[in-house]
Amino acid sequence: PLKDNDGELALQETKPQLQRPPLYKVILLNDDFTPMDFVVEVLMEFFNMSEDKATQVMLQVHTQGVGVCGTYSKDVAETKVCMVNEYSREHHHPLMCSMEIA
Ligand code: NFA
Repeated sequence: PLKDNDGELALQETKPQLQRPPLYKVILLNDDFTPMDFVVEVLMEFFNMSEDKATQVMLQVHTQGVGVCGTYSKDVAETKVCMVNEYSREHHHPLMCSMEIA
């Protein structure tokens, strides 16, 4: 903000900053039981990844413990987390999907 000659904030000269909505990373967590093929299938179906990309992300999660599936608005991230966790439970796998501020 610019100061004018008596030190007051020159409010009329400050551009209004349009706030960008916060983004969220959707993440997958490793576990010892979910089959690798199932994780690859989830990444392809819910995050529109190619088989090669999905395999890379699955191996990142498997070796590092966590990996990023994508970055989304809060609403979209929440929906993806719920859909993936419901799908995993339906298939009796413990795979965990979560989200964090980007
Ligand atoms: N660690 C799992 C296994 O060895 C594979 C896995 C990868 C699970 C990524 C969860 C996420 N079968």
